[in-house]
Amino acid sequence: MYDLFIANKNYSSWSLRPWVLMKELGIEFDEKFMPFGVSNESFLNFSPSGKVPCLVDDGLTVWDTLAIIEYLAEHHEGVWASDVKARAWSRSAAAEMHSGFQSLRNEHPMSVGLRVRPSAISEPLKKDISRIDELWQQGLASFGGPFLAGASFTAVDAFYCPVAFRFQTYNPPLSPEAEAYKNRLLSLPAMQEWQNAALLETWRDAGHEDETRAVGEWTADLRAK
Ligand SMILES: N[C@@H](CCC(=O)N[C@@H](CS)C(=O)NCC(=O)O)C(=O)O
Repeated sequence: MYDLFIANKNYSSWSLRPWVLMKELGIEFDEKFMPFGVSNESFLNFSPSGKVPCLVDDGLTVWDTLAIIEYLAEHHEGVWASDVKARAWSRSAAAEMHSGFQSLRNEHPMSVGLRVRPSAISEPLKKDISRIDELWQQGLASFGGPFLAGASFTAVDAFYCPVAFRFQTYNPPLSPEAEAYKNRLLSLPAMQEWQNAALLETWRDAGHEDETRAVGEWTADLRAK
């Protein structure tokens, strides 16, 4: 059985990626939940990078989202699309997410339970949002949907699941295709499970809270008090 170390479901966008993939693919794991600033155990006690997510398989530690997903792909069917073109496109789009979209990360931090009206949207952020919209439209049109690489939910969709939560929180205008895909991701059983757990969390991490306060007016905070 795998152990998957993750942090707060409200904030931890990186934790969501392998978690939602494993849930949607039916890959069993024990969730090791390490909330920011609450657990006395340093992330360094289980993760060589001091970051989550981190996967442990029978004493073997695999850290960093991309490495975890490739490790799972070596052991399970369906992590990436079976079609070679869809798989190459998926790995490119996942790599672009893994190493890019810095403005989206910085200016629209994930906070699942919040709804925020941004006071401004910078040009680099507009560019990130428009590139994601373009990528989503391209995947859906090229491989037939309803997921980015075709009929099944695969790793490339998991890479963009945190974006769906960010778009739910900050509600930027999207193309009709991207809006529908966002809603498709948000209604997946695993995404609903993650969101419900995030809303029940009562931990508040000052750094993350300050980041979202800086974005604009909070129009709703759906989290448990
Ligand atoms: N490139 C890493 C990024 C992981 C990451 O930044 N995780 C955050 C949580 S979402 C973390 O562990 N932060 C704790 C820290 O930096 O001390 C990955 O893909 O796994």
